[in-house]
Amino acid sequence: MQPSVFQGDIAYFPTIDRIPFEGPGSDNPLAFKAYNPGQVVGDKTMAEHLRFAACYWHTFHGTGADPFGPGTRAYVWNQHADPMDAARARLDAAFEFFTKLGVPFYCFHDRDLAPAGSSVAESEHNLQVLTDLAKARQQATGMKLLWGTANMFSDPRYMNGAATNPDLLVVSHAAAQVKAALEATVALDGENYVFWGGREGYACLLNTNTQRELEHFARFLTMARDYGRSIGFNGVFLIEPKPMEPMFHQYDFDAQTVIGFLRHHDLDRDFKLNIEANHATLAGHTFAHELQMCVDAGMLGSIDANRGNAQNGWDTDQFPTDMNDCIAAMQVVLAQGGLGRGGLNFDAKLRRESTDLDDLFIAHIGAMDAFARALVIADKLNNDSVLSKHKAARYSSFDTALGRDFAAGKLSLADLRDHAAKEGEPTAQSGKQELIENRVNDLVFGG
Ligand code: XLS
Ligand code: CA
Ligand code: CA
Repeated sequence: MQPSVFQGDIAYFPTIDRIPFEGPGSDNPLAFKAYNPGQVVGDKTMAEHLRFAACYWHTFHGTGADPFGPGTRAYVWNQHADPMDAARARLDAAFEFFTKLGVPFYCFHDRDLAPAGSSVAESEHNLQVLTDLAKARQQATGMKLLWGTANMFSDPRYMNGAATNPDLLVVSHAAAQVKAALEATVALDGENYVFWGGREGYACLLNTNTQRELEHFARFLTMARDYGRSIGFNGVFLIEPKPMEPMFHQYDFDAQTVIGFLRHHDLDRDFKLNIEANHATLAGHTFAHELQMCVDAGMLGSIDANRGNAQNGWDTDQFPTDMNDCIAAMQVVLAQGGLGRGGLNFDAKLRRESTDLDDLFIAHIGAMDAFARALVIADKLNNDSVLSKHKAARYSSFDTALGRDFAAGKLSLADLRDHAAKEGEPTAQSGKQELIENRVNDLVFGG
């Protein structure tokens, strides 16, 4: 079901109505060309497949500031002397934006929703007040929370990390934030709870006990898991890998690192992964590779849909419009049967130079259209017998009796040696990469 358009007391986007679907012929920048929520692709509607979410931080706090200068945008909802007044105004603007855009989910950090107070108790109180208001807005609009998280990287106290901080008091402040953010997530029926590593990592091995920090990290996640379950959180805990930035070395480097860590610490039944496209490229991987590693481990939880810039090495968090990336991602998602309780969250920000209010809408519309197109194309590619035939054929020697015995652990190294000695040199099997890539282009762009 699409949420109804919520109108607060003030309209923050007065010139924009509910974004309509106008189809491929439209040249209206404030209309969808491809995302038609009720359109069925395969076994589900587009809305069911894609489960789009808008993020609170970049969208409603993003000023365009960069290390060389202050912001280029000053959103009116943030212009209040009292940070709690700003938080209430931001909530109004957020729900107006979500419902006019037609995005069914949203995500937040505790500090996006409510400002920190001057004590643990005041911070908890602020979050509680905003959680109650958000709950009422969710009920009025049908909006849902894809995930909540805690910002444990902005406050200077976290300069040496949060759960992996060398000071127990800092770890305890992190615990206070996660406890309150979990309570907010449960109150808002969140489908997932995310841990992004933030500053969990280190800059210098000479002053860091990595073994101790990693053990503390696992202990902290276990405590969070146990607390979450004790207060009725039945959603999925997610870890979002990122290899660097802000820290030089980050512990949650990439999908395979995180999967190994979770399995080692017996957390893999409660935790899955939230894969961000830009973090994949920072790790030297493709977006699709990271997704595939999660799928293979049965641990793909959710996606932060954005893109980096191929020419530089930092986290640009651009809106996803590169179709090849989106298609490859959706092929992996469809092949595993969908995102389950996850979704596609646009962890993406406007360029510093994009200063109009409607740029927020235009950016999200383009990204939603990109994934809607990618969904349709990925479904076509995954159902193409030419493409699937090659992958299956490459592994056919493992479908023989001997191959099955190998996979079942019934053969020894000496048995394989005898097989090699008896059969002699293998016949070269072409990987057919060019044929397959050409076929993809024919299917995507062919007349
Ligand atoms: C930062 C991360 C962050 C997480 C949520 O690079 O992408 O925004 O998604 O803490
Ligand atoms: Ca992210
Ligand atoms: Ca990012």
